[in-house]
Amino acid sequence: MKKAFGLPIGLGALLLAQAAQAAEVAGKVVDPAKEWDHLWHELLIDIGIMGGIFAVLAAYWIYKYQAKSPDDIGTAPRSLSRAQMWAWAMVPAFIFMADDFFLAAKGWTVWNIYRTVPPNALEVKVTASMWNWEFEYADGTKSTYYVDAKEGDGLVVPAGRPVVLRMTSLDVIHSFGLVKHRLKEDVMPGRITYIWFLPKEPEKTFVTCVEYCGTNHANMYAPVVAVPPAEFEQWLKKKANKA
Ligand SMILES: [Cu+2]
Repeated sequence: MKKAFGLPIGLGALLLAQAAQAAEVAGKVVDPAKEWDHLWHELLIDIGIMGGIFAVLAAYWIYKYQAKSPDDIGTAPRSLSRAQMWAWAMVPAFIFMADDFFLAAKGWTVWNIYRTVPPNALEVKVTASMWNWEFEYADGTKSTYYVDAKEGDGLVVPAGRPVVLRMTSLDVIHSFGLVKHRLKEDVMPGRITYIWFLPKEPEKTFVTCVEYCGTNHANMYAPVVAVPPAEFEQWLKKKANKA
């Protein structure tokens, strides 16, 4: 009796556990910054290995085939069969192409992650102008940072939730650069561009303009502050009441 029930219960528990795990994976937002770092490291490793192999081979051949005496004229070139010729051309080409396609596919995946905004993302409007960043929340509350006076909160966001920025410019082309989150997206007049990021934990970092936009370009920055969600709600309420 026990045995007969044991199997279905065990299977049921396993299925439930798997369903829960799948939901967790499905519900978990990938961090684009982490994916980008992963791709970058892979690229460095690949280039490093290939570069290393070629450097060692080149050094070896330079040493092996160097002139032994000033009047050394070397031997006649050895001719290859047609099959050998094709093999020497195609095998290395295929190895490199396979790696290129592999990296391109990964790059495409990371690009899609950057372009696909998670459904629960916090929407913030960003307006760039010479030389200021202004952030507007869904309820109309605005926040900015005055560089000269070193006043204002800048972009405040809740930690642990994805943030999508809908951006435009009032004058020239600026670019939203957030190194911590591996972001760079142009901000243009007459157009709305978007980018999203995931502030995983409370932190303070900075957005800087990364497209030269005039005399004060270097001073076009603002703090980006991720705070615990409850603190964010409080901040937004306080800010809304003040306005
Ligand atoms: Cu700018």
